[in-house]
Amino acid sequence: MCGVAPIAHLDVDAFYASVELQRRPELRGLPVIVSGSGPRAVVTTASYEARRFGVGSAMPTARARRLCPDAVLVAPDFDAYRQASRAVMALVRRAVERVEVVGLDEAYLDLVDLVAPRAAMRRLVSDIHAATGLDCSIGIGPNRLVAKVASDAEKPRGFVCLTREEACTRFARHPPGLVPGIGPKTASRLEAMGITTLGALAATPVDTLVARFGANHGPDLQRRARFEASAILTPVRIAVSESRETTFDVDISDAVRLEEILSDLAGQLCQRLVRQERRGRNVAIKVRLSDFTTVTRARTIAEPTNDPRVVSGVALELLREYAPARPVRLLGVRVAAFEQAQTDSDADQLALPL
Ligand code: TTP
Ligand code: MG
Repeated sequence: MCGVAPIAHLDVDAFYASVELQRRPELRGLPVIVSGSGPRAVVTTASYEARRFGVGSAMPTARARRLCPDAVLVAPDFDAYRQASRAVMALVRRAVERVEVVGLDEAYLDLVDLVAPRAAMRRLVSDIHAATGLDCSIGIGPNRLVAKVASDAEKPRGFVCLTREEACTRFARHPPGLVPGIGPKTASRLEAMGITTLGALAATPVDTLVARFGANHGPDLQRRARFEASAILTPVRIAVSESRETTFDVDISDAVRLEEILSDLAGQLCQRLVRQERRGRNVAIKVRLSDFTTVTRARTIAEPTNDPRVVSGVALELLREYAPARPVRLLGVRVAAFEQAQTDSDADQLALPL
């Protein structure tokens, strides 16, 4: 049961491997390992079929091959994973207003405003599956920690909803390392004190933990073991414009040289916009003269663009029209008025941490 449910944690199952299976359906049902090659390669992820052989993320690929000689090795294709991530997160943002993306395949969702949060999350899972073929697991709880651990508890295709008290009971016999924020070093220090479960850690007098781990870390460990955590999300706002500018070591008067530099800046800016798949309709230049006069000149064009030829074309026109009357100290170009990215929310848009 889920008493209070302000937060969900969503995590795609076997993310990289599942993306690969979408375009290579003949591999479905087989143990698949996504890994680079070379003697020092490690597994990025393994399909659930491969995990049955004990193969896991970060394991040396040579070892994974020994554990599972029949595994199909696939080289990673990060562009494909970024694209899949964008598709998933776009659906997430359509379902809830506030989202904190914490990785390519995971995000926290604020459920506070939803009337039927569980139904909404079921729908989201099924929409993601329908649109991308990817499965994901959802954890729902009163705070981030409960949600995160719950989403991991029944992977793949997990859907676990817990109150804080239920989380404490359910995971009481699990090792402390189950909880994010308790790493292997802390876990072995706890073990040396005879504390080998979350239940035991939750019940340890806080003074004992303070004596061993200090005034901050000690109580923090106990709060984690008791599944006490924040319910606050910190969405990252996507910039409403993107720009590139440069200040010269020596002021420049030569118009041809200025135009070259401006084209170059427009090229760099567009590279970024293409990567983000963002297109804007407003192109602006910024010019600072030797006397520190600073002007911007902007123009809105008919079609949103991230094409370097279009952006630099407009930027050069603007520069020619302005025709700086003095040597130039700084030159910049900006694109704004993005299509699509801003449409589904005027509140908090999220930047993918890529
Ligand atoms: P995870 O969500 O940790 O793992 P996963 O999606 O493969 O499997 P599941 O969630 O079902 O347990 O990580 C997401 C992706 O990040 C993963 O597909 C590959 C990449 N990754 C690495 O490259 N190295 C790693 O050590 C880990 C843990 C993940
Ligand atoms: Mg995952």
